[in-house]
Amino acid sequence: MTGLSSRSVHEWMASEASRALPRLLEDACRHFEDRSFEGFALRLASEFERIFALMHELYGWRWDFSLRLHDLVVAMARSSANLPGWIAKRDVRAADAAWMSSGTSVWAMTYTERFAGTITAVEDKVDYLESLGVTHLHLMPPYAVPGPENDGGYAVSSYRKVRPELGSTDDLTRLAKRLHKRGLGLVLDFVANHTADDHPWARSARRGEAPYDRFYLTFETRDEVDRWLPALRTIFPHRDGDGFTWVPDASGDGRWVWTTFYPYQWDLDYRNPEVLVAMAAELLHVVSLGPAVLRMDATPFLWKREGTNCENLPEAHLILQIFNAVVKVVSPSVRFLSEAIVHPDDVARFVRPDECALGYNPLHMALTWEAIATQDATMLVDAIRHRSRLPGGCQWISYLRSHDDIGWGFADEDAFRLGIDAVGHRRFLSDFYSGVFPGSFAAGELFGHNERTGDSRISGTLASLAGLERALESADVVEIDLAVNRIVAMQTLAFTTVGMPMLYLGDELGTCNDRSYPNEPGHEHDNRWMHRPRLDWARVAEAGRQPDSPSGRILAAVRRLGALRSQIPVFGAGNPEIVETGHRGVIAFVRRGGGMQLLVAVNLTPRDASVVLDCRGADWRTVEDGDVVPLERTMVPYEVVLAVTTSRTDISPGQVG
Ligand code: OTU
Repeated sequence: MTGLSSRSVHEWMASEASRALPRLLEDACRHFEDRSFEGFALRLASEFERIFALMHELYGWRWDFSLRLHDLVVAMARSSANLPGWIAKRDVRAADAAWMSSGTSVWAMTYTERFAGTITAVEDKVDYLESLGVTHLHLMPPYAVPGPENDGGYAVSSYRKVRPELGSTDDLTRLAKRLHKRGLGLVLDFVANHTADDHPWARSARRGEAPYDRFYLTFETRDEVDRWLPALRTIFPHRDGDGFTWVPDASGDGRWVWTTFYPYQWDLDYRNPEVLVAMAAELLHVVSLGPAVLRMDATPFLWKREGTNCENLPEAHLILQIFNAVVKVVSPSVRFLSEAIVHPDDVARFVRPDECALGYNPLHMALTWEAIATQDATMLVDAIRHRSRLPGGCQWISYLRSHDDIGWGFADEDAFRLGIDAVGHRRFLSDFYSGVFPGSFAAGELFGHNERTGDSRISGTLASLAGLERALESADVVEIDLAVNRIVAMQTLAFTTVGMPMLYLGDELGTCNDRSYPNEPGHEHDNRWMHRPRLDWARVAEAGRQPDSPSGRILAAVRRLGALRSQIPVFGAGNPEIVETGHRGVIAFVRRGGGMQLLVAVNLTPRDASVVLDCRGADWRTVEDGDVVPLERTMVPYEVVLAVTTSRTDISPGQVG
């Protein structure tokens, strides 16, 4: 017993941190050749106590705690001293990342090879991106991977190398810089949970070499694995095995390696502080490539504790907070995006200014699909009302789908409150979007079907899931028209409801499923490749020439939505205020900002809907041509109403959109 209260322990720690700092700075100073040390020293001084406290919380019990803290400071110093000049300049000018709150951001995501071929060729496509209003481009992991199976780049063999067929590290930094010059931010992944099984660390671990033999979560016996297993969720039920992989060694013996995803993706053991520091150094290397945002992959899985489901544990948050503080010291304008596709309570916990300022919003995503299938906006409206709020300075990424499957991640308790049976409803949604539910227009496939739990997720492009594929096949003009309008209605919600919209490139053209994926080596066992088609540039040209074709109409609508973001100042902060419509199938809300209000009303049904929009008291005019908007009206199938009212004289309805 020390007799110290927890408060005085905290004070003691703070004073130890401030005593240690000058010594560490003296040491760090050696890595710098010029004056940039000053900025580093100031930033480290402001973050150090926090880094110290976080590291202590995670690793204070370890004998090597202070050694690792020292290593971490050295990693930050090295990285800061070698940071390319343009990034340092960007950080000085835009440390506060003003784009976060401007409301004008539009994101796009794509695979370099499927979009442009190579990293260098991406530059030639910037005009196209600009025509969509895109401000942030997420290129799927371009790092070295084992071939041909590598989980679409999420099995990283080295962050220090780029896949040769895409180009070089120099190409990537050049692209980041050129994009920055044109006002676009690059988004790159950091896959903290695992490395590929051919990463140099994994190779050394296989040979039993220190210190890498302690880098991964491994077990000598199956009995040990079986103690953890019952509490765990199977993330990829379609793979062989159960999340643990037997890896034989040279002696004929071997170990079980924790592999949450595919057997070639080895989970790192963050209980070892050396792993955290080594990964922080890799993270800082990625920062030095020049991204504006780092997408933190699979955040829920970073920490494991026996007896729990090993998702969303408090320590996972501490790891992200340490990474965040470390990056803040080196490159303060960089923001993190959390990829947590879990219970909505847990999703939201990752989104905070000192952790991930941005978070994917898988709830609104799933419920937009839910509303379209049920022709009922009740669940979506409920989620907008109760689950949109984020801490100040944070934002959601709104999207209709990504490169991954669509999961039905609403909370059972929310469904229950609305009188909906969550389990049955999820089954209905999977049936609906895999096209087996009678009357369904969707052409998706089940992904990750779990025989034991009956759970399934869905693969498919926006267009195929929204009915365009089937409509085109049957050449039914009425169905084609409905599908196009359905897609536009859904994109309108993604672009206007909360946060920043994100497009999966290709969806703006109504691209359907790529059914040829099983012919590509390494893709045959993962039907997510069905919705990762190559961008069809001929179709882009055609869409321009034929504005009345399905592609032409969808592209034009997405461009209008992109333009809307930069023309109307309502998307910055604040959440939508729901407007009663008197019709379950019609969602309406108002967004306010910059002296303006935007009214969005969308008919989510394939039928006429009579509504009374309860937002009287303002002079609503359509965005398109400034016509007066009748609030009592019949909306045609999937009709979208975008209306503005303004107290400002410099913007008038009809000039926007
Ligand atoms: C992520 O997704 C990536 O987006 C996937 O493409 C990868 O395969 C995976 O990580 C492994 O790196 O389960 O179905 O809560 O759901 O991290 C996709 C987050 C996934 C997980 C998510 C994961």
